[in-house]
Amino acid sequence: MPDAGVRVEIGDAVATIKLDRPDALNALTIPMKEALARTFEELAADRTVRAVILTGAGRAFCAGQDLRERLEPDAPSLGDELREHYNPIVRAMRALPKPIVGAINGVAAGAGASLAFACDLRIAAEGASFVLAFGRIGLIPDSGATWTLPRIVGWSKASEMALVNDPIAAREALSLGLVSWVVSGDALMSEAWAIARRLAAGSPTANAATKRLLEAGLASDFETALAAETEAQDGLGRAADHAEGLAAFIEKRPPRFTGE
Ligand code: LHQ
Repeated sequence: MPDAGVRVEIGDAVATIKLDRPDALNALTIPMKEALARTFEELAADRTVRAVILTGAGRAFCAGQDLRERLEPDAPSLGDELREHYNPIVRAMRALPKPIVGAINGVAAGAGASLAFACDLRIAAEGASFVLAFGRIGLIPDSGATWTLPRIVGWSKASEMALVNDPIAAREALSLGLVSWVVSGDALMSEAWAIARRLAAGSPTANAATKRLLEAGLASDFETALAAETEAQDGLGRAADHAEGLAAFIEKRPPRFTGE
């Protein structure tokens, strides 16, 4: 697994990805971005992994693009940065057929916020915050944020966050539905782990289809969504996991899903 400011630990069917450049608030360098995209691609193929946690080392989740790297003479154009480094990460996150829990341990700024928005669920530490920050340096929200953020918080709040650029503290994020839980910093990783373990205990095929269909439903009309649900459910209804779920219910025991 890569080690360029990105650490990955796998245990009990959960992969924990930690952005690990705490002195620079986990600001993203090119090697980190490449490692992150590669990590999500590798996790997609790893059948031992059923849920993923994304978090940051130290006091920040991620401060977005490393702005010092942008001042280097050979820095790529912003278009190339996005095409080659950022878009592949968020594309891989959304395509990952496993749920991703963002464990937001501190500030998530710029593309760091975009990474948080690209997770399926978010849990935040009391001191965490979200700030788009892009506007402060004359840029627009990127790395998928123009797509994800209005879908999570609605157009009005997304406009405020993108244009006014004030930080949104964890408690406000909870009231907006931007995060699902707020816990103490000390409890963050154990709570994130408990959520990821619950997800990992679910049927991998049902989780993958749920993630895919919820996203597809956002962009489709009602009849298209009904057709997609029907096709997916028909397949899941023939799968061993559904039979196991029914048997576990009748036998009053937890199901043991295999993804078959
Ligand atoms: C940093 C950074 C950072 C380097 C803190 N870089 N060192 C951009 C361009 C290219 C392609 C496409 O997309 C993008 C997407 C983007 O991400 S644009 C947005 C980039 N991010 C920002 O503009 C956020 C900049 N950082 C901040 O506003 C603050 O640092 C926040 C609000 C995150 C935290 O504030 P504080 O808690 O007061 O911490 P600090 O500012 O004192 O930072 C601590 C250290 O981290 C400091 O280093 P030093 O050596 O002085 O201790 C900062 O320079 C460093 N750092 N962010 N993005």
